[in-house]
Amino acid sequence: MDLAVFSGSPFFAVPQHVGGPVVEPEVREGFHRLADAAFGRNQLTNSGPLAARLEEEVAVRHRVGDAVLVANATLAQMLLLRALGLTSGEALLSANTFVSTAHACEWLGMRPIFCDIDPDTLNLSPVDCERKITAAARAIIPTHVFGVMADMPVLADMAARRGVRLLADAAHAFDCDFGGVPPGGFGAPEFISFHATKYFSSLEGGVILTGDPALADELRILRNFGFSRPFDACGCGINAKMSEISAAFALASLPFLDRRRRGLGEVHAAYRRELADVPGLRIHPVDRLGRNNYRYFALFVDESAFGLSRDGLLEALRLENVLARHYFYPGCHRMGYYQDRLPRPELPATDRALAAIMALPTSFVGLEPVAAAKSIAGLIQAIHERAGEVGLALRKTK
Ligand code: T4K
Repeated sequence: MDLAVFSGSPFFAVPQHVGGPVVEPEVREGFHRLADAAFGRNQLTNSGPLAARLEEEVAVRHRVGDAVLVANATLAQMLLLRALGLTSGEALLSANTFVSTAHACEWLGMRPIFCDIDPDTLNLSPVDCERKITAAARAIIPTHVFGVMADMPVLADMAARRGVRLLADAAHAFDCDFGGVPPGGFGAPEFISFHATKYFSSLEGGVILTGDPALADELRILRNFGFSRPFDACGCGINAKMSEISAAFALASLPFLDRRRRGLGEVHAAYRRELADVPGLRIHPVDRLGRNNYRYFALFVDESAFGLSRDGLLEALRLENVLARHYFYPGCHRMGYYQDRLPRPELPATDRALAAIMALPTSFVGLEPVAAAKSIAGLIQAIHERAGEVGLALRKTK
């Protein structure tokens, strides 16, 4: 296989992204129908019938009492913190998350305390979390990285013992579960992102799942400026409503989700098969502890066995128009805002994982997905076989 680093011509004609939206033709058609109906009703936002239907469908799908739709998952977390009175003290979370998990705490006046991860799951380590809980702790906020849910029973027990709240960033975890229990089923509220790059999308959007009806009522008031009845704001709310057009897009994809998940599962299987014998690669298992939606495929690169560093492999793939990502790199604790404000925590497992990790595309523009995954695996194999020359060529192009 010829490589772009030598020939100058990329394998793929157009860039293949991690997180490129998945929009099947049927979803586009369904969306147009639902959006037209919304235009026909002339109700475009403010808790319209499509948003109401989506709330019901998402709650049923996750076997939880209430699904509260919001404009995005960052606002979901902010509303939750506000509704739970978490506006001071410390929040324990992993640095291996999207920066919004930490930022939402900061916005509400909580100080994020970054804990290390479990190297197998990449999720908040209960051991390090317990170690870092002080009298100032008010909340534990694990992130279910790549849809692998954190050990919620252990964290729920810890939160109860230490008198703090548990809520979870389930941004990646639509249609996932931990030992058969989906997000929202562990007695703690959890929020999911419906961003365009996610497995299940409303373009921009998110949802809070909770089994607590009083909390759900409070969240519905807070997302609508604090209005509990017309002309009377009983709470200091914000605008976090989902539009009917966003709800239409999400509703249109619901009937095709099982097929979508099967397709993503086939991409995973193809990557796993084709990369199994490439030295120096370890694949992140996503479905050992529960169900996964297979939106993310991640692996770890061991430079000495693979022959090229993780960043070298990322660059060689970029030249082929494969825009793999070092997901959550460099970690929240190493991002400028937190470096300047907080003493740098020692997070050895996080640093090791983020120095080696890479996520590969699982959706593709204009290509048959399994064939595309096989081609990417073939490129990685070819890069490994000529790793020395590839490294030299990359240094020359710098
Ligand atoms: N917690 C976790 C664990 C999260 O991962 C996120 C969001 C949140 C909380 C907060 O959820 P939201 O408030 O967003 O609902 C993206 C997304 O903006 C963000 O939603 C996501 N996580 C984060 C991990 O990634 P970027 O800026 O790093 O990626 P972006 O938008 O450039 O998309 C990645 C690639 O996908 C692009 O390079 C090109 C491709 N793409 C993207 C979009 C949006 C397309 O081809 N078409 C598109 O429409 O933030």
